[in-house]
Amino acid sequence: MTLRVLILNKMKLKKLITSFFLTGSIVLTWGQNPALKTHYNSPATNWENEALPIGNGHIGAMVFGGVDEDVILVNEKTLWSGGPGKNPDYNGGHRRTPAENHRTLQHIRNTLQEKMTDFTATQSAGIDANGKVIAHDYAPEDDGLKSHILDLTGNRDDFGSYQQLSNIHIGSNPATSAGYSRYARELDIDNAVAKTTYLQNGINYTREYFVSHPDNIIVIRLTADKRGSLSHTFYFTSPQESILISVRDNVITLEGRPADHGDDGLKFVQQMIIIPTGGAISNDGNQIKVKNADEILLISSAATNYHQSMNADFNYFSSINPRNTVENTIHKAVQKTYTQLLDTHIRDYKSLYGRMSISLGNAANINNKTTDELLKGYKDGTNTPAENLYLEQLYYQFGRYLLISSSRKGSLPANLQGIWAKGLTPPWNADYHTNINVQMNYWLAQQTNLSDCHIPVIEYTKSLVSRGRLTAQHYYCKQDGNPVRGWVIHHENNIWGNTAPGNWYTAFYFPAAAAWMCQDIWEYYQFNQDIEFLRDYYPIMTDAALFWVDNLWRDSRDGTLVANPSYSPEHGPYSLGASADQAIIWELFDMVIKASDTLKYDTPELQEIKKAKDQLAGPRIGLAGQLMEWKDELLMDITGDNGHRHVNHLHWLHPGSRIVSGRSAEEDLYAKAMQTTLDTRGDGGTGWSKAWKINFWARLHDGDRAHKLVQEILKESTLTNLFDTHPPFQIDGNFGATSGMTEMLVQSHGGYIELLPSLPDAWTSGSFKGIKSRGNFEIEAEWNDGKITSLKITSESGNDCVVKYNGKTFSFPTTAGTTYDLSNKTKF
Ligand code: FUC
Repeated sequence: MTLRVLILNKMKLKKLITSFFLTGSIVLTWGQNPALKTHYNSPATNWENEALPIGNGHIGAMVFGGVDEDVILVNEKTLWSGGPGKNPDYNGGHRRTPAENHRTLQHIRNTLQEKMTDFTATQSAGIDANGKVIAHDYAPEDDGLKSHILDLTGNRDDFGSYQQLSNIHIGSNPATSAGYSRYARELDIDNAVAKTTYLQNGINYTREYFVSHPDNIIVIRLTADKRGSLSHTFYFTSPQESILISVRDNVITLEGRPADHGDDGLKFVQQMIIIPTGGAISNDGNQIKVKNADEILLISSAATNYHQSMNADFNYFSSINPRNTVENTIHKAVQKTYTQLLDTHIRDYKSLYGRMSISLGNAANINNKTTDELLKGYKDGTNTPAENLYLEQLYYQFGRYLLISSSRKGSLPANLQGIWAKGLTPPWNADYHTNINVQMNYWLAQQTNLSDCHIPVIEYTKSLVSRGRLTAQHYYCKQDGNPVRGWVIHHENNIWGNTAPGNWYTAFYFPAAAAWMCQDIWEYYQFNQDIEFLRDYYPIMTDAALFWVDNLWRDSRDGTLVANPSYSPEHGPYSLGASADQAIIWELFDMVIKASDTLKYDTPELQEIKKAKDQLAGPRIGLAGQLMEWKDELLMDITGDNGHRHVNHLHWLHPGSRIVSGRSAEEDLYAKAMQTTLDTRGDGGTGWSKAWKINFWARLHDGDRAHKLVQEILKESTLTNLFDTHPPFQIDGNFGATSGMTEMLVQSHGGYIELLPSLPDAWTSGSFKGIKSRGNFEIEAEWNDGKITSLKITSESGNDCVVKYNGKTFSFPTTAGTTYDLSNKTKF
């Protein structure tokens, strides 16, 4: 059958898109999409649950929207304590000498080999006469072994923490106790602008807040519908202890350093200029007062002297004075009008946000329910189906909003809380956990067409390589005691190049983290087909792989290669070849082999990687039908261990691509075993755990179960401001959920684009535009009654396109820059 192909000239398309922006109409004009906003009818009292996040990747702010006293909590992404600013000899957390560590490692490895051999010989799972599976648990960690394991920990004394910078206060002056009505507080995620409005003494007041990326400023505008009615006091407070706040003319300056940093460490500066229209302005100590103004514009910026070290000089401080940076930024910004600043901001935001849209059925918030009401109605079943769909659609795009606001080219990546944190010791230091969390933060980046926002995590990975090489030498050796090649990191990382293991017994041993981080490199390439990018980053992937070629252990039980020691993430126990490690290593080897193929590289190292890959243990299906978490079948594996939150051993399914549901009969057997595992573990867990399960079920092609997990996360793990909660607030669940919901609509990890692979009953009709697939295709589709009614695929790189829909596959060659109308091909 010949293809009916609609070819749109790319230039024309570009013009069309540009004209959308120029005329100010929203890209969403394409669908019947309702405006996406979170909104509330009272001020926030709690930063974590209620305040509204705005940000530009560098600066983050949480808006409370109080009437008599408004507070805007401010973060600057590079404000961290610890590291070389605290201890000039900071070494990334290394402890003991390499010789001591190698000795300890070899002792643990040999002991585990003995114990596992004994376990397999005496306690292997079996089936009894009644057909029941009998299994036991490993118990290798007696006190002796445990103390040796603890000898492999790192030094966390100087790890430091991400910290809050300040609060901007907007007080009423004089303080008024007058009541107010018609209060509304909203976050418009189609435009990335927050707003507070209320009526007081017959006057309507409005405050608008945004953080502009192009101008790197927080902008707050106060207006009223009666002239001369704005009288306010403006000032900063900060939880930081080593600070100086000063006021000169109409500018407030906050300068300081983390309390544990010396003169040569981190310095931070924030300034805010107060520009009233009409009225009078005066200083009062560290405060600025404005009386009877018509309008007040606040422009604030912040910076530090942090420098991301990308090499072995480990120099984390630039010579640029952050005060100059901030002054220049504000000086430039004040040349522009509010409208210009706002237009520039919205245009920039939409250049990312507008690349993808989604429309779920008749999603609508017709009665304009507040977001807390919508969440409550979702939970107790009193929402209409249209309201539920609206909430899901809002929540979906909120994930993209958060990524754009917390991860921009040139910034550090989104941390455990994106960019938003209160106080000096946020949970887990709001750091970069690399045993699921920061990886999950980026699962949505490529699929939802936010490739630029993906870059920070890839750069961050690159920044860890130099120290990671030292860590590999310091803590690891080959089975024969010789040095390993490559680089390694563990489960928690800071901005100062911490690559050593941590010290929390149930988490610190995770040398597979570097291998996992390399997936972002390969994903970036697959989605963008940027060969230069792949060439640049190939050595990082290869060296992570060579670390594992050297660090793998030949299991004397069956001759396979295994990680040793191996600790199923945060679940344990210590053993040989837990599935999570085996899967992550397999995926890395596979990526390097494919990347070498693409780049036409053939080196002796590549041959080593190929050989090691073939000898890796796993995956395995247990007698009880589950995908085994450990190399031996354990009782915990069968019982689900009270629904433990980590299901890392399904890594082969997601984010890996070793097992693709529906690709082959063999893979389907594993997929079935993974279903059994997920059923055994249940649908509970922390926010991120539920988010991951959305992705798993989507990849298992069970749309209703994936949707059930969407419901679980919205009902049980979502705060009123739509932040995901572990608890406490942890942003990975937001990002993971948006990724999972995208996986329900499009998948492309199996070598083809699979359309609507996991459509739930609740999403009978809908459409999307701009979802990306591997191979660099952009997809636009509409479906009705669960069936595709219209499909367009734009080829960005001219690759052959293979499409799978409803169990059937078709393929066709493409030309870069061409859009193919495939609607007729999906009517079967
Ligand atoms: C991992 C998880 C925890 C938490 C922490 C930040 O260690 O196991 O649940 O999310 O990261």
